[in-house]
Amino acid sequence: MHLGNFIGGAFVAPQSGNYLDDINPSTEEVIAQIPDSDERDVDAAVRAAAIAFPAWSKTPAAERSKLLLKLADAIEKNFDELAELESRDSGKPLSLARLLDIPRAIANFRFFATAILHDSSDAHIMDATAINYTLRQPLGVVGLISPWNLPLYLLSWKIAPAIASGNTCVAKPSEMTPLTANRLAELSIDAGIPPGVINIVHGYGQKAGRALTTHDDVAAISFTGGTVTGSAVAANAAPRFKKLSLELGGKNPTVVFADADLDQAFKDTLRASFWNQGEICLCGSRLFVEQPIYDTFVEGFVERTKQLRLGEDYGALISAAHLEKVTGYIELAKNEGGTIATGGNRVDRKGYFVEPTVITGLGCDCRVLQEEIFGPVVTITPFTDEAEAIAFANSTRYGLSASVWTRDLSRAHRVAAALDSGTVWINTWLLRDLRVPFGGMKESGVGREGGFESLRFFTEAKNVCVKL
Ligand code: TXE
Repeated sequence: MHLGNFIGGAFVAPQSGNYLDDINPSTEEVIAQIPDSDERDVDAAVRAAAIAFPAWSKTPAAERSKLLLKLADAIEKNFDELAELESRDSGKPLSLARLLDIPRAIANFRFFATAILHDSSDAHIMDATAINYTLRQPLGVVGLISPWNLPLYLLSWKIAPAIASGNTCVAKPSEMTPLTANRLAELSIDAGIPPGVINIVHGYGQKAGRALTTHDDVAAISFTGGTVTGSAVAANAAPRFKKLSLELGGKNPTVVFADADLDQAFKDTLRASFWNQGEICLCGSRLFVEQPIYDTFVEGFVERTKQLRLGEDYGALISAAHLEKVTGYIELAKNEGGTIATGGNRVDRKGYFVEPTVITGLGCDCRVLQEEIFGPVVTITPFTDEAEAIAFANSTRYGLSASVWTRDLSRAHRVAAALDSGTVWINTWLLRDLRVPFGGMKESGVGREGGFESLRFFTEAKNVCVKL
């Protein structure tokens, strides 16, 4: 498979003529060649988006809505193929792509297609003197940069609100997972999205991604990825005064109190630990368990972890480099004095598979509890009371999400309020309502997306004051 960039409604070769290998992490085979784009390709895409902007931004919301709904239908019609592509490209189990990734991509387009029909803006009346009203206008050309862990899920989470609110976009999917973005481009033609509204440029972050964040005609950047990369994106975009939304990493706590419903807690905390082989920014990689049930919990959790099936419950890590990183942290855990309660090894077969790994015996100051590993590796640490649970949970520079397990309603609310976290789940994990604000505190990000927050991000508020 030889991919092109999608610019102005057509697939074109990169100007350099250079291509990169796209590898299937489960087989280590090259499955596609993708453009190694540079600033010339990004510039062509931005120009195509700028040409499309005047007509698209003036297209009535009802019409834009219809086109987005058609795109959602087109994704649904090609569900099997997209799930297959996503699994092959990212290493995730096919069952997970079918359960999570593709349904969510469809939902993203449907959600924002209909959200724009129900949006309204503010009016501020100054007695009998004047009326102020707020116009929310699209920004122009926006840049969207997405990662490899939930490729179509996160790309559509950005494209849908961006174009629903009248912007045109240049999207840069991860160089490691380009296939579903490429298929989305084809489907956008079938759905009748006008040329230039969605443009997709493939290639390295340092080159193509960087060119997008530094382009003078890009009004905003919405980025999801690692915290270190997010910092580079911010450093490039800020001097150019681009609007910026950053969804970054996490080192999320799962706090289990002794009164929790343990059957349910086991089910959900296992999912929170190992879904998508731990490669979800919302995964709960630090488990804290109240002392009286600590031994029972560890025993039950380890037993269940051992039963996870390769290819069904977990897949391959994204790349050889990431495999090195994850196994490096397992070694570090041993050096820091941790005990590997189960797992700890690369699976002896082709593909970048690592056994689901549970580590005990480490304190909150260890690097393994401080740094984002982004793999199937969790720690379990005991705590003695509510105050200590909160202190442990808050002891990292991240603040994306948390999951708290207790049947004590008052405690649930108290702990939720005390956690440094953009999202707190009580007695559940990854239960997502697309209307709610989503984002991170501390080094997990800047800004919120989701629901009307996304529509606000992708529009500029303009106050109009009319004297009476
Ligand atoms: O992703 P990057 P990487 C975390 C996780 C992982 C680490 C590094 O800990 O191990 O980040 O992952 C583009 N200017 N997460 O390096 O670099 C890049 O091409 C502009 C958490 O694989 O964050 C890709 O499209 N763009 C995370 C996107 O940024 C740049 C999901 C994300 O890549 C760029 C993924 C630059 N200078 C990794 N450099 C989450 N929170 O969901 C790279 N990119």
